[in-house]
Amino acid sequence: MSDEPTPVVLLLHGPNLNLLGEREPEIYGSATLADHVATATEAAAAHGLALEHLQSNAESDLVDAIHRARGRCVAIIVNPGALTHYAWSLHDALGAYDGVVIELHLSNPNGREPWRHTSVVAPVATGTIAGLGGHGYALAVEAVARLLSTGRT
Ligand code: CA2
Repeated sequence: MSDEPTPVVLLLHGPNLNLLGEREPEIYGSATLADHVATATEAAAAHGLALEHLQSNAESDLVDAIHRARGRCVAIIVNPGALTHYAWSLHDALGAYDGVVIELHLSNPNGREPWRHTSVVAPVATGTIAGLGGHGYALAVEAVARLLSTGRT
């Protein structure tokens, strides 16, 4: 057994994503937020990673969580919800974070309304996964594991 602590990945969800499974299944699918967190937790464990999760409808909670992750979490997987498109505070907080950042969306914002085509998070993300529904969670964790194993952030 290794004495090394299990690396921690922080999964963040922004506004309204607590409603997943209740409305708009044609866009976001029928799985609940808890289902997606379970998928990500299982995928993380399979890669020897621990997963912490926070969903908040308040921008400041997400900024605070990103600050607390500094020096503590190896990666952040974030679906900022509509904050994706205008929350420069998230851009700045993620820019000051030194681990892997994966931006994750259930839908493909680039195929939707023009206001969704801008992401203020993308410039400070290591990479983005979008449009693959719930499968994106396992892919995001796999991307983190690969990036960590190759030493890329
Ligand atoms: O596709 C995604 O994951 C989004 O981040 C979801 C956001 C949207 O503003 C982004 O453009 C793309 C919306 C989250 C709202 O989620 C709801 C879930 C169920 C019912 C109503 C809203």
